[in-house]
Amino acid sequence: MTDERPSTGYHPEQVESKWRERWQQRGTNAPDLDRPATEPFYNLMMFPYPSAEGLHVGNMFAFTGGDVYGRYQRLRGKTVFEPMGYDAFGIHSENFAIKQGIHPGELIPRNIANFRRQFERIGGMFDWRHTVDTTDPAYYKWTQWLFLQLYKAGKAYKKQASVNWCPTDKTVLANEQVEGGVCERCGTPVEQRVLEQWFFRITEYAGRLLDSLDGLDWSDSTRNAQRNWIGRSEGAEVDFASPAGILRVYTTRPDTIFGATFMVLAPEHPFIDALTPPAQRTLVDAYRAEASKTDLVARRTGEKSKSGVFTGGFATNPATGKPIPVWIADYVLMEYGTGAIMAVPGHDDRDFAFATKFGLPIVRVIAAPGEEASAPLTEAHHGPGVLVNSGPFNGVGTDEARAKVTAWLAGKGAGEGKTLFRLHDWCISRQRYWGPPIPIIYCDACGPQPVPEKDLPVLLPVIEDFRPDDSGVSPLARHKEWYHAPCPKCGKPGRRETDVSDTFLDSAWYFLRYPSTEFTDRPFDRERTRRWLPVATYIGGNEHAVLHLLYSRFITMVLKELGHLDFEEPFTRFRAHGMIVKDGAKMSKSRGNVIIPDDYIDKWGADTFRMYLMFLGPLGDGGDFRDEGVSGPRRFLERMWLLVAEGGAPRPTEPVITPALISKWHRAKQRATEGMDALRYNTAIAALMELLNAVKDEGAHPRALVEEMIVMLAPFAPHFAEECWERLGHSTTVFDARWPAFDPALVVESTVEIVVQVNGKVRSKITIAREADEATVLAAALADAGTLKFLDGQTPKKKIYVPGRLVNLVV
Ligand code: ANZ
Ligand code: ZN
Repeated sequence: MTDERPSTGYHPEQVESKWRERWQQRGTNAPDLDRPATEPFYNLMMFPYPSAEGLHVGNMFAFTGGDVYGRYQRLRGKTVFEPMGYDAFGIHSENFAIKQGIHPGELIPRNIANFRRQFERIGGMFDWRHTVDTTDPAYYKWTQWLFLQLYKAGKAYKKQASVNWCPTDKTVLANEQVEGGVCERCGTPVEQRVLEQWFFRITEYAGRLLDSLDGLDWSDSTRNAQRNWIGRSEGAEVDFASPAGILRVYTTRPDTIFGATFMVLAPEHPFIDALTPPAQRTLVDAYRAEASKTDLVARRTGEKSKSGVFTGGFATNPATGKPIPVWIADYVLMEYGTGAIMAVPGHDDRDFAFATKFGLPIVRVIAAPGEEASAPLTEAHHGPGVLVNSGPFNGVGTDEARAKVTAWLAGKGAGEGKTLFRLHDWCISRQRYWGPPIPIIYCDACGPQPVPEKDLPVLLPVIEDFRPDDSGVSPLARHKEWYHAPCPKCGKPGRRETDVSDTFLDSAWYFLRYPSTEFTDRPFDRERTRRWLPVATYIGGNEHAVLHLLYSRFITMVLKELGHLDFEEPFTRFRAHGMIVKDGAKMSKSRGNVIIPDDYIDKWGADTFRMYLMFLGPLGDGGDFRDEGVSGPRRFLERMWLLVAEGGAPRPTEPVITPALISKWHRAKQRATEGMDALRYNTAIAALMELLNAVKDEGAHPRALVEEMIVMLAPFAPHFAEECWERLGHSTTVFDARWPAFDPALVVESTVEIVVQVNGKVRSKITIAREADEATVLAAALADAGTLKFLDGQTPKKKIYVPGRLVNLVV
């Protein structure tokens, strides 16, 4: 300790190691998961991937925030289950191992040990009897089991798919792992490849995943992110006759069909060959070859400039009966809708840009009120209005026209209403090493066969050449002794699936495993699950708002449907924590501005450090990490330490304190309670600090007040609070105490101070009961010695009273 301050006798290193040991010996943090008659509270935090040397300050902020909440719920009388584990499979961990040149099987356990040490050092209330490590065969056996359940239910399937391929990481990336056309992890531009991949049918659940969001107690930003990701759109499919057959398009704007002056097909559309006359062939083929190389993400976001080519073919607009040219362009995606669109340049921006570039006709079919049907368009017109140049629908409002045109087309057999989702099926295949092998065996005679459940886990073999290469084949395929396995059905030689599953599958069910880790014959025990799930509160990063939270909801829905669970929403309440900022940037490994908390904890103690982090700002907002701030909470703890030392000695009688302090005490309890409930811990801490100042001003403190302060401090400074609690004469953990209640009547100050003026000049002040009526106040003012001096024996002619504030006596 470099500080020059005189010691108060508070030595955090001693206090903290003492209580860490005690907690472990006494099982303080390991609740009896089967104990009936108490209210269970499953306090979950997103588990980390142990890919680096340790947890940084940003991670500590999040975990401490979750831990404070769990401890608070325990003080509210709940039986709190707060587990922690490691999301240790996957590309993050594997890449880190490759970078370090160490086999992940060797490196990851080392990292885990370090993470565990840090979690203990910071004083988390984690129940270490129930931890998970997704790379443990005892865990991934059940990840494989989960795959088999989906497979058997027809919810897992294999298909050829154009996928995002990162040439640096040499792996397929989910759409979610591509940001602005580059790999989220390494920044390399993503390429497209066609591979056979395993998918889960999450799209079957799109509507339910969307609708159930309304009933969840989640932050709005998180729910909205999921809504946008699932992306429901209501529209119609419409048929355009062409020489190659019926060309079906998807549109959200059937009301604009009279303005469809051309069509555009995705370059991969199957009709193109039949539509293209020989003269156009070379141009069309060249364009398609080029398009197959461009990055799907840029195409999806439409960021690149419009390019395209005319096929030479025509189709008939079913509304106007007129032939319109059919083009191909890469802004139309094969994966969405039907892979073909009717282009309405008058009312769609992309179509407008395209028509302008290639000289295609632009027709107005919507006019704003008062606007002429013939008014020229200098840009696409989006807004509502009435239909024009639209035959029988002229004059109909756009909203009404959507349904009317759809019905009219349906009547002609040329279309039908259709709801689409943006969501894609979940690609769970990874051509990598560090994951659970997908439990399938291919047999030439029987086709793909699931590995029988009794043969699980399919162990990931320890191989030295685990690095991926360019072949698109998993490193596992290079290991013949593992690769060849008999067909589970006919026993003839077969081959194992060499893809491993996505890390997001590991984390889509880990919360089900925690309460049941001691069961080796089932992934989760019915009774345990019934008691502990769904999760009461889940705290985690908003970067997982879409993927992890959506996949977990999907898996839970499927398991419910298959009869394994009784609920279908896993997380009753979700709150996103904010980020810690350092030197103006979010603290993250990728930015290289991370701070490892160990030194701070060594210097200041875990309790001070926890308080400092929680004092930075509301948990949902995060805060700015500055070194100087740490001494404040430490000083506060030192002063509390002294207060306990003074108040701890037995006293014959408790001191009497002023009504003012009593109301400050209750107000502090109220503010602390509200702060805890709203995860605005900074206000709870501030309330305690102010209360301590008030106690000091008063110069007296009843023991009950000191004890309540310690209880309220306990979630933030658990070791400190335990030590004080013991010094105050208690033999059980402070976490068996109850969070103090406040009396709403006492929160309001019981007395008020009233200014007394004589002839408009302030002459005195009186203190009087808040509920005193006018007569009582005036009588008190007239009896006040300070006032009497200025009245000089005269009787006031006028007495003015401003309730609760002032009395003016006019003489
Ligand atoms: C005609 C039209 C007129 C359209 C108009 C829009 C505005 P969301 O809302 O995202 O579902 N579209 C359909 N399939 C497409 C594909 N595979 N690739 C690219 N674009 C596609 O978007 C649906 C709209 O996007 C559809 O409605 C279609 O253009 C286009 F004034 O049809 B619209
Ligand atoms: Zn077979």
